[in-house]
Amino acid sequence: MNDQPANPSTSSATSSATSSGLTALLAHLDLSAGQLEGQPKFERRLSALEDIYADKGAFQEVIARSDPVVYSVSSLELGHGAGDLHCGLGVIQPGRVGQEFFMTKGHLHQWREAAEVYIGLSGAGLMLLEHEHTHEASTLPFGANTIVYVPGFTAHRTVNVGTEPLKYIGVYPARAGHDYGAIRARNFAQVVFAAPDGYRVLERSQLVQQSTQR
Ligand code: PAN
Ligand code: ZN
Repeated sequence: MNDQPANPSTSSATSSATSSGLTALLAHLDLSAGQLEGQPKFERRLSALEDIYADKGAFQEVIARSDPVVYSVSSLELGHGAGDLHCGLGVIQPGRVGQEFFMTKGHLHQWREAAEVYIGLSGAGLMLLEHEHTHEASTLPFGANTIVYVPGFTAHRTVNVGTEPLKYIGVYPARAGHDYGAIRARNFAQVVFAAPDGYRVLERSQLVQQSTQR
């Protein structure tokens, strides 16, 4: 059995969480503000998300009117050692660009083995998952009272298909890192569109065929 860390060079790193004392390990969730109290928060506006939307015309229409905050993440990053964990409180606003919903950029972890646990707190959404090597793609319901386990080597994107903010916590290895570039060029294979009864999931390849047949 191999129970050694994958990268021995980081195995002797000291956890800053434990070295700063156990009293510093408590954080309060301010769910209405979408903030882990006292922790940094970043906001992603629509203008930073042009690549992810299929309908470029619809994107231009929305952006001409305003540049709304699509989502925010407030992060708790206490330790940076090989065994440490980080977590982030994500809040995706309800909204659409044409028939597509507000959603995250989506990424693979830089350290590809790194898995993540997503815990849904409120709202109604979906998790798009796509394995980097097998290209297996899956869209799972995700929101209040659900947990999605994102395995390593799996690109993940979160979509708000509801009418209220989708709030969740993601917990991941401190050394996971974010790799946005690998998925940016091809985008996710599955696309979520609004439908009269909620949403429908299409293959992006179908979408391209439909638009070239018109
Ligand atoms: C999450 C994401 C968060 C925002 O904390 O970072 O949902 O999505 P993007 O990073 O794709 O913009 C996470 O998966 N961390 O690893
Ligand atoms: Zn992640």
